[in-house]
Amino acid sequence: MDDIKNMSIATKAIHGGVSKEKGYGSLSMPIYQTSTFVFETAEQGGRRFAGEEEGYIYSRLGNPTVSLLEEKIALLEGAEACVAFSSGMGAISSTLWSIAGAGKHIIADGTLYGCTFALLNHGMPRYGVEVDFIDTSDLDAVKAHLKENTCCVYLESPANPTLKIEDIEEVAKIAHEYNPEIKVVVDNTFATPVLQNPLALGADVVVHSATKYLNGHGDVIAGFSCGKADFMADVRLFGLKDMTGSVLGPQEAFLIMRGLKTLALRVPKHVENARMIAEYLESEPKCKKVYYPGLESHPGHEIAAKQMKDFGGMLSFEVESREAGAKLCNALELCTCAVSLGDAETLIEHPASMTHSPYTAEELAEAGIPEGLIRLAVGLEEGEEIIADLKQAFAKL
Ligand code: LCS
Repeated sequence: MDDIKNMSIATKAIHGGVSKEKGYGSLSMPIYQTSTFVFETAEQGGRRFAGEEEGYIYSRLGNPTVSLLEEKIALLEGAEACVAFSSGMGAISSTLWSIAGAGKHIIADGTLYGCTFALLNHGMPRYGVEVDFIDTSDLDAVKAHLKENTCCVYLESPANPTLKIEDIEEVAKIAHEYNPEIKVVVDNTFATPVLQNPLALGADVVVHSATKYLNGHGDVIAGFSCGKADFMADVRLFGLKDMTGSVLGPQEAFLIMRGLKTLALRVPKHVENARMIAEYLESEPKCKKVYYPGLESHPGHEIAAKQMKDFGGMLSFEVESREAGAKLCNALELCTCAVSLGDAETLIEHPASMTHSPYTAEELAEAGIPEGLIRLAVGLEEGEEIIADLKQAFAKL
């Protein structure tokens, strides 16, 4: 299919990528559960290592099941290339280690998934990388912090857990006008390629926790990094091969391809449910504030409407205190108290004590993450039934 690049997300997710597997004509790509690949001769092995002949060598460097998945994700993100990883953190750390090194400077938004914040706040500085956490929705602040050794601007939009929105196009424009070599890296986990394509908005690299919507079934930990072919070759041969080794297994790749077949059907249902729940929460007297970019009350609403096709399946809301939040979570019957997101099950959690526990109390306040914030990863149950569960739990507060 030569014109797959011009087809819909649904068709790309199902048919994208060229499978060289013709063996028995299986509909699904087989799971190549092998660590290594046989060379016909020693000379052939040498040629493959030297890059003079195509072919698989060893599954940390490539595997046919994983390769097909990488081709699909590259298509979905409109990227030249994609590399798969054994976790979202594997993707993020391998990508950042391929960009930065001692003496380099990174600008990052202050509202990030807790472990990404930990990597940038504690991990990378230990090896001589300087990181400034700012509010990247303040474009003047982005301009003011760029400097000669800035190599990367890193952000999430919508961000975990407050659904903060960054203007990807404007941030990329400002960074690239200052220095075209700067890599603007966007974590697109919350939006998915169904709702947002950061590369089309000017970003250089897109990273994902595929643990979430891309797999969609709560049974795999995985990640991706997508961008220009030459940079992704660096990410594979330096970030992944040498620095982190966080390679995706073929079994997980198979499961993600299975999940991807319904991505374009699942995401709109998550969104429909989230919109209904956000509207209900706005009318709930014991709910102090709702954080959902689809609501006009959300400060990022207009930018989200400009850069996203719809507003996503994640929302957060504030209750009186941490204790009230715990009581609410414990009173729920249908919604499940667990971290993670993008699954069929609606999951509820308390960011300050769970996903964002790497932040100190001061850092939480700085990032605008209140103690009473509760995050809801809206699932695929019937929206009215999720609302009924929330109502009965609020009634117990
Ligand atoms: N990026 C974002 C936006 C995330 O939410 C997560 C994980 C990661 C990267 C890391 O991906 P992982 O290594 O877990 O595949 N977020 C989680 C969360 O909010 N609850 O549990 C994990």
